[in-house]
Amino acid sequence: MAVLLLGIFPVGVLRAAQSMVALQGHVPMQVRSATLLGRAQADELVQLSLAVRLDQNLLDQTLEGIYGRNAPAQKHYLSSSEFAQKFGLAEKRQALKDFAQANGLTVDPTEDNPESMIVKASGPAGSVEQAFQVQLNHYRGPDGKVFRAHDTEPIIPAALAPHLGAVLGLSNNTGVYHPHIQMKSAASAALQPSFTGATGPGGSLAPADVKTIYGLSGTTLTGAGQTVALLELDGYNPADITSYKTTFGLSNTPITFVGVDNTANLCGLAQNQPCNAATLASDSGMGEVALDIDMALALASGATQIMVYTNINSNLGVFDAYNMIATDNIAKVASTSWGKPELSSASQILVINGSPSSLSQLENQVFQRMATQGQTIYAASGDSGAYDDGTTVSVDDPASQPYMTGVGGTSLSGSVAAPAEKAWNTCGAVKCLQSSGGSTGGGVSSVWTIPGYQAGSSGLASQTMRNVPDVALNADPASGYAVYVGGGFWQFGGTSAAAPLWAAMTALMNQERLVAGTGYFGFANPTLYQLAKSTSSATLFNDIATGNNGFYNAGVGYDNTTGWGSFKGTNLISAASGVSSFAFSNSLSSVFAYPNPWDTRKYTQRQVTITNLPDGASVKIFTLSGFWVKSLPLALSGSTAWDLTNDSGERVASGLYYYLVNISGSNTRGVIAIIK
Ligand SMILES: [Ca+2]
Repeated sequence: MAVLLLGIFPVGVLRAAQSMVALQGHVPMQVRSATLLGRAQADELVQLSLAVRLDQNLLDQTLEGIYGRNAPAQKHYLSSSEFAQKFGLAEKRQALKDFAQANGLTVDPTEDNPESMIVKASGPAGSVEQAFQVQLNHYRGPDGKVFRAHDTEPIIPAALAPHLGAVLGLSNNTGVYHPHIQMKSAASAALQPSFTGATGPGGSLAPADVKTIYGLSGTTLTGAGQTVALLELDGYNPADITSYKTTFGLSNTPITFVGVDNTANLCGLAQNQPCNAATLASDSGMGEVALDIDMALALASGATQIMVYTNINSNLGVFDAYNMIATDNIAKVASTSWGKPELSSASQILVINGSPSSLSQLENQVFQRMATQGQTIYAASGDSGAYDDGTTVSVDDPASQPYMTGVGGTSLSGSVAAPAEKAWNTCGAVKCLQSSGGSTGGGVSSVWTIPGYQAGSSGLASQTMRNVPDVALNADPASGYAVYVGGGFWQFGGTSAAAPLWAAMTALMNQERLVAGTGYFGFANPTLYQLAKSTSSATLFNDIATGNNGFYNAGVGYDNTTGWGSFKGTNLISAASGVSSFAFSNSLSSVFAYPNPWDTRKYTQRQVTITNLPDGASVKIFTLSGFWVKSLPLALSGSTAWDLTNDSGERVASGLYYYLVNISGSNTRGVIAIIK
């Protein structure tokens, strides 16, 4: 067939006839500050992850059907295979495989999972360059590390664009993500914390102390029947974990190492060292992994298993791991304490011309998939306060993702029995570099517009962009947690501790919800925000009202340092377990006005209600010819009303008007008829 075509058209004409598009946002920013060493050898082996692009409209509709205002009370989550079928993964994966093979790349049959959003392919640099119309070079970064990258965006056939969202692995720079961990000291040094009554080594927090502080000491829930997933970019020593369990008398919950992309359980910056004390001295990532596992065990010590999804520290590594957590769909609760500034210099660009780049959209889609499958995921919001990138007011990815629950940090004082809590900040007014102290990450996303569950809440620093974090928990190393790593106990803090503790608490909640018949908790934010805004909020959350993160201040209610605050364990679990569904909506697809037409002969109340609105939506009334008549109050509880007057309070004349609804950059309109 191809020969026949070539017989008809000269090759050049055929190529030109095929419409091509660029995949935006793939060039690593690091290329700008790196030294070009030369072109990659044509036979250099390149490992790629070709990531499926999901139909965003179908995703929105599906999420609306599960979490939306008109969704059934009992959520119907999709299984992984239902998701694969609904989103046509077979067809999309085949399109990616065909493209790879047509360009001389080899599809890896050992990772050919039909429910995965990734096709693994590899081949020589020369073929990869031709497939994506890039030149692969070697660079030396400012940190001395040599890596492969490209300095122009990959170009693909337009016909492939609906199926291929991104190609990961063209660039192989590592160390992209940072652990949000604060190592205080070896606990054996008996460093006295500013906080008393803790029973762990050296005055650190033991699991029982965490339960006492956060209202879980009365519960018999242990996470039985639940699986917690942790995303990790470093290794751990199983003997360290056993020592933690033994010291605190925790049941022997299995820790399952999952080597994504055949990654081994090794430690160190290059992930090729044994996980021992010598490696820990230069590798805080090893501390991160032990911290995450220990914190999950601290509250969910009776879980079925803790799955430690581990990969190399690169964009490809992280995305493959998220994808595997979603594809496996075994863990209904997940946590990541690895992040990077939204505008990271070591990473690809997350926002281009005001829109999320292909890479950030890809992350968003995998988190949206988790939401459709009833998986809850938490991310640490960072330990650098308001200055996540160290220089500008910025926030951390993935905590700033709209389908992620971002977890900030607090600082405890007083005692275990009578704790006081404020926003964590040991950097004071200066920009917080992790070496000089730490502070809760929080602020406003420069990538994502405000999600429906957040719009209209008071206390937000922005009513147009995503606010971070959503919730918080103790993260101050001075009131830190006992963690066993490298053959001894340490006292750790960081938002890294806060995220897995929220995940473990959610495993308890899921255990309770399954008994209550309300199903898995799923995407947490819609419910957490509804509960936090309810009249019983004070019994469910410890509102943090003092402290700051170097730019934003804590305050009553939501704030951009600690979100809605820390949990009051058993109260929040029972409140969230009794509810079948809390609605949120980003969609404007069901908006309508009633009564319409409004007729003076039929209705005594001069009012037209516009309903099925996302909370926080703005509605304006115009004449048909486009003259502004009035702005209506922001939508609350799904509706807003027009009293049939103009902005000066005068009654409007008979005729046709239109309403314009706007939220998060989306809008819709409709016509209202007034008959007098
Ligand atoms: Ca607050």
